[in-house]
Amino acid sequence: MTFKTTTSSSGTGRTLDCAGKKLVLDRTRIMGILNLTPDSFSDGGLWLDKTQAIEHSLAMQGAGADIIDVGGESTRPGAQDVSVQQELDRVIPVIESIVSQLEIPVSIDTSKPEVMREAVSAGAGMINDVYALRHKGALAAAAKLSVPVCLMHMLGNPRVMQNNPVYDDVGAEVTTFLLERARLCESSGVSKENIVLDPGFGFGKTLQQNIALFHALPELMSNDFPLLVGVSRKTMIGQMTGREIPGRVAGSITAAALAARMGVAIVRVHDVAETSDALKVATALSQG
Ligand code: YH5
Repeated sequence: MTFKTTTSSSGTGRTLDCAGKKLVLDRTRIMGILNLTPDSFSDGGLWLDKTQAIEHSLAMQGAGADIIDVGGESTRPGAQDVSVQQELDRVIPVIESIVSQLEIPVSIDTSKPEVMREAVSAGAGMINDVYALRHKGALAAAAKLSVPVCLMHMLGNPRVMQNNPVYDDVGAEVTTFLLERARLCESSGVSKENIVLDPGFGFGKTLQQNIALFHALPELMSNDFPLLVGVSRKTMIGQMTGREIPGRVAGSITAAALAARMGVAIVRVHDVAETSDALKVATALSQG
């Protein structure tokens, strides 16, 4: 027996054109994380070696990833700044080799305009910026590169963000911030069709604020932009389950499946095979 795996409720029914490779948002799509930071505390910089990084990206594609997110800049609380050259050295050789081997698009997780430019020239088809293009020159770089951009909300910066974050209404404030950034992007030459929004789970939010933000996803989605959500292995999953990073897979998948059920366009995850199964089952059981 086969099940239909499509649902009209995910994203906006839009298609992102990622430098020629299409990401069709007809159902919740899976972004597999390829972390190239030595101090990444979610998977310990396992993919620092170029050959292993390539193998892991191919494995994620085989396991059901729809896009691979390559990052060379750690954004964990208290993380060290990385120089432009260091970040380029980490990500560019890997992007160059995976782009030609993968059928699916690659996104670059960076806030630096120089890295955005080099990564897109190396074949990356999307920009994922946790600073929502607030760094000097980032907005102009993204507009010129004409690839989709993910604008994420973060309160403060990684050094201070978990230092007593305060909101009056976290859902409303995150929504207002993202819509303002989206409007600024549009007026700076980024096409509306290329804008994806992300509430930034864990980026300057307490557990209670993360939960309130999850409840606010429908409000955020009502603005007609596709949503990307990243909760995989994060502290909030640890707080809910009492587990350290290696034990957070089931919790992460549960959150991803619920986000998918609410209609988010893209989930950013470490555990692609498990998330892919969860979304297939959730979709099959949600259909009448
Ligand atoms: C995101 O949500 N997150 S990097 C701490 C962890 C595990 C994972 C304590 N880049 C996002 O993944 N880009 C990151 O364990 C992102 N949305 C978008 N668009 C942080 C991360 C992580 C942090």
